[in-house]
Amino acid sequence: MTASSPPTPVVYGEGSRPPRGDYARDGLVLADYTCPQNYAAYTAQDHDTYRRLFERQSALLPGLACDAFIEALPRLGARDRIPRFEEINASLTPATGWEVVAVPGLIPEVPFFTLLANRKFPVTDWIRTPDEMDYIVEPDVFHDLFGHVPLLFNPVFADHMQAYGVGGLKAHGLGACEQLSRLYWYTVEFGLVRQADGLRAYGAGILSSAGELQHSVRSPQPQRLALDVTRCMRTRYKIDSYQQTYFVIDSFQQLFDLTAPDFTPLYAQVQAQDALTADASVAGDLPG
Ligand code: HBI
Ligand code: FE
Repeated sequence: MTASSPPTPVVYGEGSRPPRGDYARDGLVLADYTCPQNYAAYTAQDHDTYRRLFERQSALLPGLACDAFIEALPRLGARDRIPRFEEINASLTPATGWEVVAVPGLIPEVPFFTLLANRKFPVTDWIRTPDEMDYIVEPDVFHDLFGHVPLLFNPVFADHMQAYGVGGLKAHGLGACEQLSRLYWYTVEFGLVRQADGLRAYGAGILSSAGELQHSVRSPQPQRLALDVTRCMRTRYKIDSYQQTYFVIDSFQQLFDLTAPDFTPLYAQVQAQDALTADASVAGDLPG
């Protein structure tokens, strides 16, 4: 073994943040994987990053984001700093019974689904660094708040998210999380909706991305298919590039109705087939 400098010890002091996704914050992460937001630990740079992301992204929305999202966005409150989660909850909980709770990053599936099933939306508490303005692999507070929370003010979408949590717990018991995750990816994260005035984005991964917003709605490159639940559950996805396939719905009510049935027989059917690549096209695909 060659000599190297010893690792720098990490001290979780006043006003400092533990590393991303660290659950071992001496008693600060609760059994349900939530944690305090620790608002005082955000730096001026953190707030400025949020402000710049918010400003850039909100300017891109007209003609690309769905109406429900654009209408609800002001209800997120502060745009010039990271909002306090309790400020958001003061308007969100009376609207749809949802609550945002802080988490230290990606959490395991069962606690994630359990929070959703209880109308608690886990929001990552940390923000990306300035060199990650254009792209970040993991969710951060900007993706989670800006991307996901506006639609939690929509009663139909709010009910769908809770149903997804309940369905996730069931999928876990059936060994079908992979199939359900694909549906989540292509709807809640990267879904498109056909409005009377054209195609729009409602997926959080699109709405919080400067590049993919334009690409998903306007580029001739990707394929856009009408949402078919089993087709979608068969389709692998890429986490490090724009999507090659988008699934299109007509309304949140249609999404809710399509995902309402018991998926048990569908999981068995999908698992018996080969998975499809992200750019596959198969017989029966309908344009969205
Ligand atoms: N944890 N914080 C967080 N955010 C997510 O979106 C998330 C997660 N854990 C699991 C998970 N998503 C996925 O497994 C589900 O979408 C299936
Ligand atoms: Fe997300």
